[in-house]
Amino acid sequence: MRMRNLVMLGLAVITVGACSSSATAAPAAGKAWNLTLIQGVAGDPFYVTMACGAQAEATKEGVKLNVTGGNKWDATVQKPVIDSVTAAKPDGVMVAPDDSKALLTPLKAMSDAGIKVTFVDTKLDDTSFAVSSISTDNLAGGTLAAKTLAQLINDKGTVLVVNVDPGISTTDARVKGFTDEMKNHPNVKVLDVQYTHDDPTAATTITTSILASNPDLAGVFATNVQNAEGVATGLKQASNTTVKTIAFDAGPKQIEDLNAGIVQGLIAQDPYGIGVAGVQQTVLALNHGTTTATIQTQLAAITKDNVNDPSVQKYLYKASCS
Ligand code: T6T
Repeated sequence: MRMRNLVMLGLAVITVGACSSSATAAPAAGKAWNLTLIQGVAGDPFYVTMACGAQAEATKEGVKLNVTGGNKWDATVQKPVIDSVTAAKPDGVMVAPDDSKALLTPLKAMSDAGIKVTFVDTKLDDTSFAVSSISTDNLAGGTLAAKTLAQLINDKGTVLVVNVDPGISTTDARVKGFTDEMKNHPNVKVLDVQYTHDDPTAATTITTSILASNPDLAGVFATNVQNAEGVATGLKQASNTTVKTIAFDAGPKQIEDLNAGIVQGLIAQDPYGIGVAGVQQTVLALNHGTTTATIQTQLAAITKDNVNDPSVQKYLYKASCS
C-alpha cells in the first residue's frame, strides 16, 4: 500500500491544527528587550529549528535572544538551567518544560521575579501565570498517527508505542490521541507503552526485545525524534521489512529513514513557527499588548511520496540555521 493513501484518510491534507495567531500579531514598538529561549533539550533538531525561528523573529523585532538548554531530557537537569536564567533576569523567557508538574516551582519563581514566561512546545499543567502556550495539536497528531498506522497494517495486528517519559504535555497528548483512536480498531492490539527517557539507544533495545517476544509485531508509533531514530535502528539491525512505523517529527535522520523505506510516515511539526510565535507573544506582553493564551501551530503528514513537495519543506527540521 502506498502512503499516498494517507491523503485518502481525509486527515492528512498536509496540515492539521488551528492556525496560529502569529501571522496577525503586529510587533509593537518597544524596547530592545532581553529574551531567553530554554529548550527542552539542547541539540535536538526540533529545538534547533525552534531557535532558528525565534532568532529570526528577535532580529526582526530588534530584541536580544539567548538560547540555552540542558544536555538531557530530564527535569532535574533543566531545573538549574531555569534557576540560572531567572538569576540573570532577562525580560522574557520562552521555555519548553521537561515535566508538566516538577518544574512548577522554579518557573513560578521566574514569573514572580517579574519575567514574562511563555510556554513553547511543552507546558506545565498550571498555565495560569504564562503569557501564552504555543504548541502543535499533539492530540490530533496522535489520532492521525493511529489512523495512518491502522490503515498501513490493514486494521489488524499488534502495535508498539515507544514514548519518552510520562508527565510530558506533548508526548502524553500524542499517546492519548493514538490509544483513544485505536479503540475504534478492535483488531489492533496496543502493547503497554514503553519509555526510553529520550534515549535512542533505549528505543533500539526496546524494539529489538519486543520484536523477539512478538514476532508478529505489525506496527510501531514512535512519539518523537529520538524514539523514531532508535526504532529505525532496531528494525534495521533485525533486518525487519514488515513492521510499519509512524513517527512524530521530521529530523534529518528521520527523513533519511523515510526515504530508505524503514519508516512509512512522519507527523511533522512546525518548530520554526513555534519559535516565531514565542518571541511575538513574549514581546507583545512586554509592550503591554494583547496576547493569545493558547496557540496551536500546524502539522504535516510527510511520506516518501510528498517529502520533496515545496508545500512540506517548511516542516522539515534543521540541523543548523544556515
Ligand atoms: O517532539 C519534539 C517535541 O515536540 C517534544 O516535546 C519533545 O521531543 C521533540 O523535541 C523531538 O525530539
